[in-house]
Amino acid sequence: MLPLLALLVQTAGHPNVCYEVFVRSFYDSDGDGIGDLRGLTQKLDYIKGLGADCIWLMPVAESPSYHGYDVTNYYKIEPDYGTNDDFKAFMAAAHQRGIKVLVDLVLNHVSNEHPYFQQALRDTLAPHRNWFRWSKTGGNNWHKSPVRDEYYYGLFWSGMPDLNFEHPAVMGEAKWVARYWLDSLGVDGFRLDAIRHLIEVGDSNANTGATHRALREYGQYIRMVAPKSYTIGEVWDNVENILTYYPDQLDAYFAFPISDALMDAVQSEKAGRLIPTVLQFQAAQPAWRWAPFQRNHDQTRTMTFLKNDAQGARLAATILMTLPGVPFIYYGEELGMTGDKPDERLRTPMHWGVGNAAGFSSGKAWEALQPDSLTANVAAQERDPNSLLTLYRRLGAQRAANSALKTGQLIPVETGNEAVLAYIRADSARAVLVVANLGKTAAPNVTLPAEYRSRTPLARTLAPRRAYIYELTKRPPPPPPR
Ligand SMILES: [Ca+2]
Ligand SMILES: [Ca+2]
Repeated sequence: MLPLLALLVQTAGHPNVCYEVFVRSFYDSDGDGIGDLRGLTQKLDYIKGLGADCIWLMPVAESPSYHGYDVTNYYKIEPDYGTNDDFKAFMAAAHQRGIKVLVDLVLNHVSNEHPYFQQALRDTLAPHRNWFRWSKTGGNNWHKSPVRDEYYYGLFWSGMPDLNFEHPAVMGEAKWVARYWLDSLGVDGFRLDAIRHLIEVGDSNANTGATHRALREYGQYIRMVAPKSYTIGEVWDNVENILTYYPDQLDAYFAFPISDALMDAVQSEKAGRLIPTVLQFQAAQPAWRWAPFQRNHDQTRTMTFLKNDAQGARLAATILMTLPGVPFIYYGEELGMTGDKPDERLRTPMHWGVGNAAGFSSGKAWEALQPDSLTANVAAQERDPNSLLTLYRRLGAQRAANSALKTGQLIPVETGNEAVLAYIRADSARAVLVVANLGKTAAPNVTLPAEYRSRTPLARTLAPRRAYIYELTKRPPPPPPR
């Protein structure tokens, strides 16, 4: 294949902007206080309106917990959310709108209520006994069996026994699960939870050689079954360690170090490590293979992290939506929803409008809403041309329509001022300049590199805590010397 054609094939299948949804908290269609798939289906146009062509669903398989990261049946939709047929209807509606869907796939562990684990606990000859790890002596992350004098391994919690991926049947089953979601339920790919912890070797429970080998096998299997699929892994680690998961394991990984540098830059009013960190990823891998974001379901929400600094949230939005990579937005971030630990409070119901439970449900919401639901809601912000939601919609549309923002290289622009962050995004056809004054005082604007010209005049000074986007044209190179 010609290199250019190969590039087109690759980028055509990969998302522009992805939106992370917690189904339990998104929209309740039947008044039981729990968000569900039919509710989510009704809100697809809202998601599309953000410029998103991709949704990451936090786990939707059957689970006893509210969050779903401990699965009891990998082949069944959580009944609180609906049926497998509701899921298929949701998939059809998403595809009709050109939206791809990635589902959270939790391979490291199952629920301690999973029938295989329950049988293995009770019977040392149970057929799935070797799917889990047992010890006579215990130790760190080993949990006492409730039925006999032994321990089982569970990295996160006693309620989540780790699967033993060194047993070939476990890998075989993980492939069947992927195949079921791809072939029978029609998903476009997966977000793989906690995958750096897949296989422990001795005292090491992260980034082991065995984990890399397992992911290589699993990623290749998924690409073989569904060549246009997209897999993105959670490797919550530094740049050096994330880069060890390329080139032939999963398709992409979350760029946690970019997220940290972005939030730090906005909070500390200093560009700091942001551009150097982006350049580390950019130098190593094409942009569709890494994903910047602000926050996810495990982290203090942006608005709370920034201590309700609305200008800061706007800066973070503008920077995220103009970076290379596949930006992920955590539901409600576009409204400036607040939330801090414990985890339930990071995952509260979405604010749609006024009225009962801010329009999330006609019944009693499963979790109390945040106190700002009357102001930080979709209905109020839709009417306001200066709202955060309006800004996100504008940025999403701009990114979707501009090839430079979507796939162009990031070229740093030297500003000589650590409070001013500036970069060009450029491909062969178009170029854009992004300038963000992170500081609380006005600053002089940047000087454009000689080969670029702005379509509209650059502002002379940059207002405090404000970002600017300029469309550029590239000037022709100088003629040869006379
Ligand atoms: Ca419901
Ligand atoms: Ca593990």
